Amino acid sequence: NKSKLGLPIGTTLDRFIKQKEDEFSSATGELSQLLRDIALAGKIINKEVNKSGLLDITGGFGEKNVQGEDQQKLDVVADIRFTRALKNGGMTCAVVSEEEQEIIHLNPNCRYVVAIDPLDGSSNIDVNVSIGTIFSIYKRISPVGGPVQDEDVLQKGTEQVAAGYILYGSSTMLVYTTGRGVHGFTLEPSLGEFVLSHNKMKSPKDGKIYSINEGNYFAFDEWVRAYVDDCKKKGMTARYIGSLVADFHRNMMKGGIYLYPNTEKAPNGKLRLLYECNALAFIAEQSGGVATNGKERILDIQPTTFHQRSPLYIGSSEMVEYATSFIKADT
Ligand code: AHM
Ligand code: MG
Repeated sequence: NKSKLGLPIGTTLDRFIKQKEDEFSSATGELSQLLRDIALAGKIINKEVNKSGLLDITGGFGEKNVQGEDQQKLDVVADIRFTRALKNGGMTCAVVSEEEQEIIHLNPNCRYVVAIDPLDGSSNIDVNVSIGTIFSIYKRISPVGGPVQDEDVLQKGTEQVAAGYILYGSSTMLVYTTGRGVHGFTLEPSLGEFVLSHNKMKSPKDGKIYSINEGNYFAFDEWVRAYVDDCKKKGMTARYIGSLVADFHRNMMKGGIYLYPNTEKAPNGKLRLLYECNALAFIAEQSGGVATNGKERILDIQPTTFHQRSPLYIGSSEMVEYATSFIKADT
């Protein structure tokens, strides 16, 4: 029962990373270690997420995060755990997190910058619905040893050296890419190990699922409404969890499109480029899919601020191309 990579299904993430060290294009093993640090923090968060219904640790924390949204306590816990893991791991010079306004400076002698949404899908935390962690890894541009500069963090998605997500769902999965395909690992809870369960993940070119918050229908641009109408006329399947990682993952597995358009009130949509859109765009492309803001490829967008937002149309290639063909018809 060998995977296409020649590694047996069931290989642990640690072993897989070790055997694929060439993928990490670094003889020093720093990137491999960084990925292991993220996986470890993911296991810790997984434990917290699993017991959150028991231990009264969820619910409003009484503070607002930088976007002014309610910050759930578990978001804060996840933010602390990940930052600590990255600090202790000793491979990261800076972190930009959804939960923190400013860059978190770690070890200036390190080469890697991490953009992270420690716990995405905050409205689903309290109600036992799937949530996720999203991460992007970049190499800093400024010299190692000096202070991290804004330009180290504000890099285009094309510059990601690795990206991935952890899905806390009916089972917990870690999915990542270093630009050589997408690998998926499922957490074996009794062993506490991520084991290779999905290798060389490929998104179907086409599918039947469309995922969009239709409650915003009347705030969408004309072309989005026309596309949604078209989906309905064709009897497609509507699926929307409201957790980006879960919606994206399902669509990648089954074939589908996820849309978070701009609206009147949110001219750039809701999702953040640096730690939500870019990582999933990298994974989408590596699995054969497409990710765009409607005008340009997500990965080509030059970020100008840490928490900037972008509309997102992502998923099966033919579906995203078809949906965005409505833009031309609209103008
Ligand atoms: P969050 O970062 O506050 O959790 O918000 C991001 C989430 C995504 O996971 C999800 O796709 C989207 O917000 C849902 O938004 P909406 O409730 O507007 O449909
Ligand atoms: Mg988020």
